[in-house]
Order: sequence, then structure tokens, then C-alpha cells
Amino acid sequence: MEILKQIARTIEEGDAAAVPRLVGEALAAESSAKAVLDGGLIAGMNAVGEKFRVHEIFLPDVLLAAKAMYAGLDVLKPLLERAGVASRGRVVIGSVQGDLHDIGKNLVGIMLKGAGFEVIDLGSDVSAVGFVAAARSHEARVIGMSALLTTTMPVMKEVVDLLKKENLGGRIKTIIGGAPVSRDYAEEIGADAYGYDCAQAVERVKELAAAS
Ligand code: B1M
Repeated sequence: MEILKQIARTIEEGDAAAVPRLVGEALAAESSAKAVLDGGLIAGMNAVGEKFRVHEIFLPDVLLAAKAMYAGLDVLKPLLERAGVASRGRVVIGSVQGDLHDIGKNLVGIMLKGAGFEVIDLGSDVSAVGFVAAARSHEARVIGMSALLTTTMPVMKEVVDLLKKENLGGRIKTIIGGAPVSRDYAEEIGADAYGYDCAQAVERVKELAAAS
């Protein structure tokens, strides 16, 4: 759909002022919030990622694109979160220590809220001790970790190991995700689940919460 392509292009251009209006237009034209998210906002960020990878654009451009993505997400957020649903349990989420990428993690949080979970978002740069302490104090069933850098992925293993050390492994389940993360890596470090994207993360968390 043309309007979704236009949203993606506007994200690439980093035009935070124009994105909310275009998102509004797409919704008025009866695109679903999920379609606008996938075909507009995420498609735009993926294109930005590719251009950054081949050095066609640089960090300031990426920051502007992220700002534009958030401007669009502000419009979609209330539509993706469903209010007043009975709680399915608490989930602690965060981007792991050393990692400031938070867009994917925030999407996971929004979708989990939409599915009826109480989400305790610890933000980014969260240490293993921080994840486990928060899960304990909030009596969370699941810890969800996001990493976008290969160098920060080992923090996920630290969390899994710390849970085991504190005999919490059976009670508090773990799910990991983020662009460099894979199902194989989840198995390798002993995480309970892997989510390829925010929709799959919700399905896996539902399974984990039911099993815990
Ligand atoms: Co950075 N960055 N970045 N960056 N950045 C990447 C990740 C990179 C792949 C770019 C590249 O080289 N092509 C590269 C990492 C290389 C690597 O380690 N393999 C990179 C780099 C190198 C860096 C810096 C080191 C650059 C520098 O300073 N020289 C630096 C590091 C900062 C730090 O974290 N310490 C840096 C900084 C930044 C910005 C601050 C400018 C900005 C982040 C802004 C923000 O998040 N607030 C940024 C961005 C935006 C990107 C790219 C372009 C886009 C990431 C994104 O938001 N994608 C990214 C390139 C890319 O990924 N292609 C890149 C959209 C988002 C919706 O996707 O987060 O993957 P994603 O989430 C997906 C799934 O992965 C999944 O669901 C989402 C979709 O539904 N998912 C989960 C995510 N978390 C999940 C958790 C789950 C389940 C699923 O369960 C709990």
C-alpha cells in the first residue's frame, strides 16, 4: 500500500514531524495498527539499518530515524495495547547491559501489554543482577531480554546462570530476542525461549507463563 511505503520513506528521512500525520492517514484508510507497524515503521527502520551497514548513512541519521519511528509508535501504542484485560502475569523486560538499542524491546513490551501481561520495563543497559532482582521483587514469571549487539549477548547467559545459581531457574523463565540472537543461541545458553519478532515473543511468553 502506497501510504505504508510513504511512512517507511519518511522514517528513513528522519522526519519525526510528518510521521504521526501519515500514520493517522493510514489508520483512517483502514490499515490495521499491526500493518502500519510492520509495513511502515519497521520496514523503514530495516531500510535504515541496511543503509547504515553499507555506510550510506551515519549515526546521526540513524538517531533521527529512531526519533521518527518513536513519533509513529506514540500514535500506534494505544491501539496495540488493549486496556482492561485480566492480567496474565508479570514480565520483566529490558535491553541487556551495554546495549542502548531499545526500539525492538519497546515493541515487545507494547505487544505483551496488548496480550494482557503486566510489563515491568527496566529500560536499557540492564545488568544480570538488575534483571534478577527486579524479577524477584515484582514476582515476575518471565524475564525478557533484548540484545542488538553481538558484544552484549553474553549478558543473557549471565542472567540464565544467575537464575540457576539462585535456584530460581524453574520459577522464573527467560526469553531472549534481538537481531543477532537466534534459537540456537537460546539453546546454547539455556534460555527457555527465543522470539524472532515481537509477535512471536508474545506467543512464547504465553507458553512460558502457562508452564511456570
Ligand atoms: Co545501532 N547497531 N549501534 N544504533 N543500530 C545495529 C544493531 C547494527 C546491526 C548496525 C549495523 O552495523 N548494520 C550494529 C550492530 C553490529 C553487531 O553487533 N552485530 C550497530 C552498532 C554497531 C551500533 C553502535 C556500536 C554504533 C557506534 O557507536 N559506532 C552503537 C552502540 C550503542 C550501544 O548500544 N551501546 C549503536 C547506536 C545506535 C543508535 C543509538 C544510533 C540507534 C538506537 C536507538 C534506539 O534504539 N533508541 C541504533 C539503531 C537504530 C540501529 C539499527 C539501524 C536499527 C535497530 C532497530 O531499532 N531496528 C540497527 C541495524 C539493524 O538492526 N538492522 C543497528 C528496528 C527494531 C524494530 O528491530 O530491535 O531488531 P529489532 O527488534 C525486532 C526483533 O529483533 C525482535 O522484535 C523486533 C521486531 O518485532 N526483538 C525481540 C527485539 N528484542 C526482542 C526481545 C524478545 C523477542 C524479540 O524477547 C524478549
